[in-house]
Amino acid sequence: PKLVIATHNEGKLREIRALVAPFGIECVGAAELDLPEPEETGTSFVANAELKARAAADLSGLPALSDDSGLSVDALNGQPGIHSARWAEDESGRRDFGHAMEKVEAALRAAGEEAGRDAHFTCALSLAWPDGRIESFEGKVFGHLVWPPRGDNGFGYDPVFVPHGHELTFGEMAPEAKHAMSHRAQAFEQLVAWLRT
Ligand code: ITT
Repeated sequence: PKLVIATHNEGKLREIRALVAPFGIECVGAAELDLPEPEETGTSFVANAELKARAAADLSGLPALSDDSGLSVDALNGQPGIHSARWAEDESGRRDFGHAMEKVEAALRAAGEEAGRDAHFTCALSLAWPDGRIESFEGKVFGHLVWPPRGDNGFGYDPVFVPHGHELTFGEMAPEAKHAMSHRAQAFEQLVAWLRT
């Protein structure tokens, strides 16, 4: 069986491939199939994950697994949240997460020291079938933000996020360590539990 990983984000694709690998399912990325990126018009992680999985399953005729995720900062009322990718875009639409992390830092500084640095990542995974079925799962990991950014592993906001009970940022951790606790891994665990029932 073939599964479309309905993402154009290479960091996500790498992590999802690693999560799926033990199950021996053949995977193909959305970019490899030249699938378009649907416009993310949803107002929640799950809504956006569902529209991406639905579009990929319909266009490919294959089951599709999508991921909508982001960083939510408590002191910023949950921003950037579902707009996490957009916060990294410059005027020309190019993504620069160094810039995005600076924006978060500046917003937090404006909020004041007492606002705190608590944050969490959310990941919604949706699995859609060409026959119209769809199931979604959500995972979260809580922690706090640090500056300056540390580590080159992972992607996106990983260099500024330290999960609760740890010292290293996701950017400093080995991929296996991130997979042991990440929002994505937790959502995937729920998906696997559901598939088993
Ligand atoms: P697709 O829609 O093609 O999957 P995208 O990058 O546009 O890719 P999102 O709209 O879900 O995906 O944006 C989520 C952003 O949140 C992503 O670009 C990262 O910057 C950030 N993010 C999500 N998971 C992350 C993780 O595990 N570590 C660091 N940053 C993460």
